[in-house]
Amino acid sequence: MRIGVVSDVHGNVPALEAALARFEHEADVVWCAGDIVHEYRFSSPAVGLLRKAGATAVLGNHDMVLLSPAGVNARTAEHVEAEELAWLSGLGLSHETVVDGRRIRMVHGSPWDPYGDYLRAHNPKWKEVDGLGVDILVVGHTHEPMVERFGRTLVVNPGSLGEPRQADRRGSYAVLDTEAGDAEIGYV
Ligand SMILES: [Mn+2]
Repeated sequence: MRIGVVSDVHGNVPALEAALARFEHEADVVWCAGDIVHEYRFSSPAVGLLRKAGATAVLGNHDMVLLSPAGVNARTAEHVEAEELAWLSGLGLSHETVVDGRRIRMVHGSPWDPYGDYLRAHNPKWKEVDGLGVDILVVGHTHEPMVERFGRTLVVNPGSLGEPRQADRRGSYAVLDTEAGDAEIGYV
């Protein structure tokens, strides 16, 4: 199966639309590793696009701010579609499944407590990733695309659609091929 992975959309609807258009040809299902919204700015269109795409998603730190007591004004604003807010509220912090015999976990930030660390490619923490007992770990949060194998674990970070921080500043996504056990980064 080909999993089209996006993350850190931060309400960027045109970039999300472009990635989803690619996935119509490049992927079988859609996953999102969190930060669909941007702090107190709920985006019904961004959430709606993912919901209608049947996406499997986890919450990011920005989504959690919006869903927290501090986000009450943002949640009750006029432009907020109840259906989209309910979908976002129903997401968990972690998703784990087995596809084509490979165990895959998706979280937004770090798989380790306190879960908010920014784990870029050179972080020594990745030496411990085999201890998670998964074959593939999908993360977001750093806004930097990364496909790296640490030990026997493949780590896939699609980068950010809404606020890219790598040198060329294009929004990025990943396509994870679960049969091959590999992933490629694409740009919109
Ligand atoms: Mn983010």
